[in-house]
Amino acid sequence: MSNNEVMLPPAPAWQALARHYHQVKDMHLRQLFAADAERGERMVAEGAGLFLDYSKHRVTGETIDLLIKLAEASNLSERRAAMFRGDKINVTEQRAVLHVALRAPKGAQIMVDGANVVPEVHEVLERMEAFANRVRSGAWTGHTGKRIRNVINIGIGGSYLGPEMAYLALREYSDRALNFRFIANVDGAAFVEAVQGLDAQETLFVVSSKTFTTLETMANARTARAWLVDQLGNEAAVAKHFVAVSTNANEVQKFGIDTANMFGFWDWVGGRYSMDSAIGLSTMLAIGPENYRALLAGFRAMDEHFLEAPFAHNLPVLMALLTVWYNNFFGAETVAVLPYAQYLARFPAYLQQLQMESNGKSTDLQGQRITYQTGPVIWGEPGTDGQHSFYQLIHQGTKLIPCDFIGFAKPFNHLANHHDLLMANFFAQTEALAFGKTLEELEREGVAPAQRPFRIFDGNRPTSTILAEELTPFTLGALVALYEHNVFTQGVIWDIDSFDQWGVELGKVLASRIIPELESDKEPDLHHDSSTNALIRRYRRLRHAAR
Ligand code: G6Q
Repeated sequence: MSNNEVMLPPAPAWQALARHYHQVKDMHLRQLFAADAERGERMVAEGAGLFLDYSKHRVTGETIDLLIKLAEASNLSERRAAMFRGDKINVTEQRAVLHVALRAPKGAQIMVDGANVVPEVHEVLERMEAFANRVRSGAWTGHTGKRIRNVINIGIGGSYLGPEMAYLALREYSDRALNFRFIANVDGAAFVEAVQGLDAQETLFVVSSKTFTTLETMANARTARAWLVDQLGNEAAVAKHFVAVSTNANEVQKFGIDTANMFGFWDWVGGRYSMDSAIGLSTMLAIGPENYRALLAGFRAMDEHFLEAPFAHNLPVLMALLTVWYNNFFGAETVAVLPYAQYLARFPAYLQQLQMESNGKSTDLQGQRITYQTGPVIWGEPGTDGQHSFYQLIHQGTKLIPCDFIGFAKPFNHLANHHDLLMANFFAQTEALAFGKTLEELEREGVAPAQRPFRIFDGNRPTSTILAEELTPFTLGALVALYEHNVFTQGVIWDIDSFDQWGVELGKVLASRIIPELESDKEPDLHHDSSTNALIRRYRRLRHAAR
C-alpha cells in the first residue's frame, strides 16, 4: 500500500499533518496496541446512543490532535454555526442548508430570509400525521371505497433512496398489512414489477419530487396515472389514489393532484438531505407517526451532539477527520460501509448518494480548481454476505480500504443463535483486518512452508466500529445524521460546496436533447461525436428491427 504522493493544500495545519504522516505511516496497529494497553478503551466516543471505537485506525494521539487542529483551522465551528442558523452556505445555488430545521423542536427559531421556518415544518408534519393516520386506520379509502393496502413511492435520487432505505431498515416497525414498493428507474421494468399483482382499487401512489419536473419521476407518474385510470375506468379516481410531496405546487396542480393532498417542503432542503422532510411520507405511512417522531428525535439527538461535543469526542467530526487522513495522506480512494444488519441492506446505497453527490467536487468555494483529493468512493454491502465476496481484497489486496463496521447488540428476531453468529463475525473481521496473521503465527500453526506466503495477512487495515444497542427509529435517525454531519465536516475541510450537484444537472440536459433523436420516425441529423452518433444509429436499427 503506497501513498500516491497526493497534493495537499499549503496551509500550515495540512503541512504539519504531512510531516506527521511521514513519521507514522509505517506504524503497525500491532505495535500501537502493544504499546498502549488502554488504547481500545480510550479511543472511543459516544453520542446519541451510538458508540464509536476508532482505536483500530492508524493514528496516534498526536494524529488526532493534528487532525483537530486542521478542523479548527478550517473554521469548522463557525461553518457549523452558519449552517444551523440558516446562512446561505450552499453558495453556488444561494440557498440555506437547513435539514436540521426538519427535526427542530416546536418552539425553536431558525430564520430564513427573515421568517422562522420551524412553525411551517411542524404544520407539514401534523398534516402528514393526520393523513398517515387516515390511511393506516382505513378512514382514507380508494375511489371504490376499498381501504388502501399498497403504497407506491414514485421518486428518484434523494426522493427515493432515503425512503426505501428507511422502509427496509424499519420493517419490524411497519404495519405489515400495508405493502410498500418503490419506483425510481425510468426503465419501464421498474413500474411493471412494482404494480405486479396489485389491485388498483387498493393502491396509493405517493409522487415524491422536489421539483416535480424530473424526467424519470414524471414519466413514471404519468404511467401510474394511466394504469390507474385504465384499471378503474374513471379519471376522477386520481384524487383518491395520488398524493404529492413537492416544493412545486404549480406543477403538482398541472399534473392533476389536488394541492390539498400535497405535502410541501422548501428549497433549503437538499434532495439527499430530505428523508426526514415530507419526502418521508412513505416512511411515516409504514411505521406510523409515533415511530416517525422517534426517528426525528434520533436525528435531533445527533444534531445536538454534533453542535455540543468537543471535536475530540464528536462522532461526526472524528469520522470525517479519519476519512480525510486516509484520503489525503495515505491516498485511499474508497471507504467501505459494512452494516451487520440485514435491515440496513440499502444503507450503503443511501450513503453513496449522500456522500458522493455532496463531496464529489473539484472546485473550491472561491471557484478555484482543486489540486488535492476530495470525496472518496463509498461502497458496501451488509455483512456477512460481503465476507464471502469482496472482503478478500480488503484483507489481502494491494489497496487500502478504510471500513465502517456497523452493528447492534440486540436482534429483532430471536432465531436460535443467529445474532451471536452474526456479531462474532463482526468482531472477528475488524480484529483480523487490524492484526492480520504473521509468518511466525503460520509457522506455529504448522502451515506448510509453501503455503505460508499466500496465507500471510499483513493486517494494519483500518476500521471504525459503530455499535448501538438496537436498530430502532431513534437509532436510524442518529445514524443518518451522523453521516450527514460527517459529510458536512469533510466538505468544510476540503473547502467545497457539499450541497450543490451540477454533475446531476448536466446529465438531465444532455438526455433531453437525445430523446427526439431516438423517437423521430425519420433518420435524425446527428451532431454528436462519432462514437455517440454511431451508437444512436445502431440503437435505432436494433430497436426497430423486426423480432
Ligand atoms: C439530491 C439531488 C437529486 C434529486 C433527484 C430528484 O440531492 O438533487 O438526487 O433528489 O434528482 O429530484 P426531484 O426530487 O426534484 O425529483
